[in-house]
Amino acid sequence: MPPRMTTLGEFIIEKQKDFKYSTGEFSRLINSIRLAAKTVNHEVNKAGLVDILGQTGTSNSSGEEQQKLDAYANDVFKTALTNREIICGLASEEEEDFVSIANKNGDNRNKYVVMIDPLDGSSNIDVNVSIGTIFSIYRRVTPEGTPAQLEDFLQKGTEQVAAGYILYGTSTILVYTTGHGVNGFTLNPALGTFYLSHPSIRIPEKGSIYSINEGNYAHFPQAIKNYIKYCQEIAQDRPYTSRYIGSLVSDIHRNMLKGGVYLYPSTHSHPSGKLRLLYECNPMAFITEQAGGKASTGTQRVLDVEPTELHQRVPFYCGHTAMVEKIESFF
Ligand code: P6P
Repeated sequence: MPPRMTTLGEFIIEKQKDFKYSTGEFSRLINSIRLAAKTVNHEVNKAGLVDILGQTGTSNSSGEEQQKLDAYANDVFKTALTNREIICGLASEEEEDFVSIANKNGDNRNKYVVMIDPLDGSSNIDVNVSIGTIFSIYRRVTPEGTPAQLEDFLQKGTEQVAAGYILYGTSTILVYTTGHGVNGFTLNPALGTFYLSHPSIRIPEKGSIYSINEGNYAHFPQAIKNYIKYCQEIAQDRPYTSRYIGSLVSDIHRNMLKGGVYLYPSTHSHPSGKLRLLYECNPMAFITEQAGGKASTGTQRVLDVEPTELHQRVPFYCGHTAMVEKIESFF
């Protein structure tokens, strides 16, 4: 008899006490994300076969060329979240401004806002490298029944009620936290069901991987140049292994399972760092801390950063606690 596998739906019901607000609402939130993930996964897996690759000829809020799948994934998640009538607002890497969402009867009684990077690492689509979706969920702070406001989105990362990512890789895995640990669910594509495959993920005691685009070395802060040299020194626990996929979700997921740190410092082209605080750094920081790790801007805990704008960028060092603390010691 094969071992009994817990489905994502069963897990949410089993753990519903962990979600400090209404269990039904959270179930609807995660179920809409689950549906969208399966839809996007289907398109990602056949991207090489149909003319969905390549540029849309448009660009997103950060001026980055939008791949057709970027725009498609954004529409899929926005539609799924809107149709379940569970959120009052959405902010996305693919949308210049946030979107206030009213229910079919025109009211804004929904209590949550979602921030999302619908398809991160999309420059890798054409070369068959893994890509991911990253999401972050907050309670609204403006009065129920009114349209969502910018302040509903400019909340510190510590206020997240849930965060997660979907990695469209050799298999498709959905990883999320509600503040009670991190769990991973792998999709069985034949059944369209996510099964609990990575219960209670914890970053290993020993960290030995560093992930950074060393092509930007010339423009790194001296502290990061010094840290890279530290990683490469021959010592009891070094040299470390360098691994960089160039897809945040893939690099973070591997480092969380194997023990490592991801670094995206300020560079010449991105003086405040490249990664966006609200829908990349904060959700990944929440997940990493819940797995026993740490996430820093080099001088501050990422989750404590007071956001000032929707697409704000920060330098980002995330992963094994001792490795992140070593980076901080160089600043
Ligand atoms: P670079 C992808 O565009 C992304 O946002 C992350 O997924 C990835 O880690 C990073 O940028 C890669 O940036 O400058 O090294 O190509």
